[in-house]
Amino acid sequence: MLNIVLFGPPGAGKGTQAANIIEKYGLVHLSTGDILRGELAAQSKLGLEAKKYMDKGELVPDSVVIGMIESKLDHHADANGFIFDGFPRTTAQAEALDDLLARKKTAITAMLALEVGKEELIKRLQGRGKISGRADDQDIIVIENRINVYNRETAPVIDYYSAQGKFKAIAGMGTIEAIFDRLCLVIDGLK
Ligand code: B4P
Repeated sequence: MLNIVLFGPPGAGKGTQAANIIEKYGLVHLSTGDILRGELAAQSKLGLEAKKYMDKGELVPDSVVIGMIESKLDHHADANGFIFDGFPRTTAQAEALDDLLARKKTAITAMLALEVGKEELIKRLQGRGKISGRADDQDIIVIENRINVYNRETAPVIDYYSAQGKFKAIAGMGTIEAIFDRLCLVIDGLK
């Protein structure tokens, strides 16, 4: 199985590149951001609870997102592999993911981390905010907070995968196509 963690700060291109990767490699895409927004659109209890955190640019509690991923893994028991997009976002989530995959006799193959400068992240998120209607892309204070939360709570996940020899940095500046080519080079080397 090919199990990839697609990693990076908000606006790094995770969702954008995950869409291309699943098409080429036939992996199942699990985006915690998309799942949470789906719950919100359905006005579920979980979605309404998550909204309180997302609108401020804070992380949704670990127990909520870990439970969501567990049920999605069970739902796709026959998958060739997974691309985890926006998850894990804390070291506790990374540990829980390792446990869940070990129970299914598999493991993370690699973490591909998209590296993009702060100015470009803000430009992309504000650009998406004009068309997406996403509350968390509308306000510069919330965007700045998401980047700060990333630096404080999510960036340490790099150390977790580095210690396992699974961390691979990918330059995330440039055109979507050029970045996709860089990702494919690394993925092809994993197989
Ligand atoms: P996510 O949905 O994961 O949101 P994101 O990090 O902003 O998106 P992404 O990085 O995928 O966007 P992309 O660059 O592709 O999370 C939203 C919120 O949900 C979090 O703040 C948190 O509250 C909650 N959450 C999610 N997962 C969680 C977890 N595991 N634990 C706790 N809370 C969690 O796209 C951005 C824009 O850039 C797009 O407009 C795109 O077109 C553009 N773009 C992409 N690549 C480009 C390029 N190369 N050049 C120019 N523009 C580009």
